[in-house]
Formats: sequence, structure tokens, C-alpha cells
Amino acid sequence: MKSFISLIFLTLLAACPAYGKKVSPADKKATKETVNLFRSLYNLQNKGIMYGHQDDLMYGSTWWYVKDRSDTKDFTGDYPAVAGFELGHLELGNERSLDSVSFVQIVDQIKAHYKRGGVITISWHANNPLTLQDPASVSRRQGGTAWDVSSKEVVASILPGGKNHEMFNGWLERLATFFIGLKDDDGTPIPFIFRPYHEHSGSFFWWGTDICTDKEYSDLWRYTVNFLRDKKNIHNILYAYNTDRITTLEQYMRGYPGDDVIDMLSLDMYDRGEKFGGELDNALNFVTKTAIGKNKLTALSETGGRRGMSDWWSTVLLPVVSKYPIGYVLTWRHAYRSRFTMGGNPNQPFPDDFMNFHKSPRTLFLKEIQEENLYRRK
Ligand code: BMA
Repeated sequence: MKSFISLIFLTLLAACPAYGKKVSPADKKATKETVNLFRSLYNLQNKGIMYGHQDDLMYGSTWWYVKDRSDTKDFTGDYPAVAGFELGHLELGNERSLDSVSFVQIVDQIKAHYKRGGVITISWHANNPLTLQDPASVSRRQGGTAWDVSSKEVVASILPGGKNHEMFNGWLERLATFFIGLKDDDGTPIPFIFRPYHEHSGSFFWWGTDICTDKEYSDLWRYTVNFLRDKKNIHNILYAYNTDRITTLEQYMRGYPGDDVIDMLSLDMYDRGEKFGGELDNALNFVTKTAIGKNKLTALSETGGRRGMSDWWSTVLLPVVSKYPIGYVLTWRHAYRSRFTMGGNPNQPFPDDFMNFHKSPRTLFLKEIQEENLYRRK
């Protein structure tokens, strides 16, 4: 009887929103630190928006890999809360990424950022597994790369039964080996957010909406998660589903692989002009609503300012993202020696207005999330 009463009590408690939901990652075997990260991020979404920066720890437009250096830290005095890394060309067995970054140094900086209590997110601009093998593709612009959309057979060719299936398994093996190597000093696997096959709604990557069918896209995702999670027993990954700009939920969900494999619903949207604020507002509204309804995480996983606009961070981005429970906002890499750094001044990694974004009570940089102890380490 007593246990029956306590069962009723617990059921009521769980149903009461005031006590918070006990959310969990899709991976039922996720490690303790990964579950803790997922729950911390879920709750943090209501408190503030973390700032993330791609390759922040690897280089800036005027410097190349200086251990622990960061454009964000140089400019604001603090590291970004979220550090983004890129694995393109790891699948080829190369020592350096498509952006010439050493994978050994990437591992070092992932460990360093985890040690500091920061969040790690990883993207993968995988080469085109079909056209890569075609010698003629080399002569074409983007030939053989992630951006090679010359064939619509690519995804079918790597799924089970496809002619490149075994080769693609080899690529996933290399990814798995890299992921298994991501451990802290005690040998504990480092949790991270993995965002492969990104910007699905665009058609500029071989996994884009018009380049493969929705079913193929979903199958590719499910095959990848099954491979890493179930076959290779890797349980420190949170998986991020991602599209490029979209205007409807229906468009957003095309090819969605399922709640049992996805942990985060994310969106990429760059400012291409006046309409951006409204478009972003519209998209974040239904993306975050859907994510929260599914007990998933959210992010504006790539964005960037309008050229020539000096107060974009505080007058365009911040007012819109502040309206929604968004985990983080990430801006893309400051390519080494790029002529296109924001604000146009290569000696200044961010425009002055970035400080307004940094100082806003709505945004979170590393120091603020260190207090949260996201992984609940002792
Ligand atoms: C793209 C560009 C490329 C880069 C790729 C992967 O958006 O920045 O130059 O190689 O991301 O980082």
C-alpha cells in the first residue's frame, strides 16, 4: 500500500511542471557526464544564451595555433562558452583538416575546453564519397568535396547495399577512433555535441534536400548514430539535427531522423539583408517550440552579421534571440588571413559592438557557465 501511495505521489510530482522535467539524451546508455551535460544545457536554455565560436581555439585571422589563445578571450577577456571544431578530411585519414588544422591539436583543445568546463561542438564537412573517386571531379570547382552536388546518387551509394558502403564504413571507423580518443586525464570520455550532415534544407552539400531524398537523409543519420552508438559503443555524444534557413516547420522537419537518435534541434541562419530579423524570429519561434515539446536542446548553431553593419550584435541578433530558449548562438571561424573579418579590420577580431553582446545579462561566456558545473564534476 505504502509503495502504491508513493508511486501515485511520484507520478503526480513528475506531471507537475513546477518540479521540472527529468529530461534525458536519446542514447539510453549515455555516460553520466553526458546525461549531466544534457540536463544542464536543457535548464540553462531558460537562463541565458551561451556564445559559441568556431575554431576559436585554433586560429584567428592574424595568428595560427598558439596554445590556449582565443580571439574571443583576446577581445572580451573571456573564452566563449561553446567551442566549435571541424573534422572534415579526418575521414580520409589525413593529419590535418580541410582548414589545415592539425587533428592532434584539435584533441588538445577539446580536452582543454572540457577541463575549463566549456561546451564542445563538432561539425563534419565530409568529402563527397562518390565523386571523390572520379578523377575528372578534381578539375571541377568543389569537385570531390562536401560542396560537390553534381550527383544525386551519393547518399544511396553509401547506405547498406550501395557500392560505396564499405568505404563509408571505413570513414565512420576513423570518426569512431577519433571520438574514442576524446578522454580527460582520468580516462573519462568527454561529452560533446556532434552536428554532421548540417544545413539539410540547403542544397549546397551532397546531403542537401534536393540532392538526396528525405528518406535517404534520415537513413544516413540513423545509420551513423547506430554505427557510433550501438556498434562502437560510444556514449558521450549529443546529436544535433540542423537545417539552413527555413520558413515553415514542415520544411524544417523534412528528413528528420527521429527523437530516438536526436538530442538537439538547431538552425543555421546568416544575415543576408533587411529581412533577416523577421525571418530569424519566425524560424526560432517554431524550432524552439518544437524542441521544447520534444524535450530536446536548441541552438542557433551558425549565424553571422550583415556586412557593413556596425551594431548588428546588439540591435539585430540580441533582440531576436533573447525572446527564445536558445542554448547557444555560434558564429563561424575567423579564417586565417581572411580579408572578410567582421568590421573589416584584421587587427580587431570582432566589431566594438560585440562587447555589448558580451556584457548583456542575457548572454553567457565561459566564466558564467563555469559556475554552472555543467558536467556535475566533483
Ligand atoms: C565553411 C567555410 C570554409 C570551411 C568550412 C569548414 O563555411 O568557412 O572555408 O572550410 O566552413 O570549416
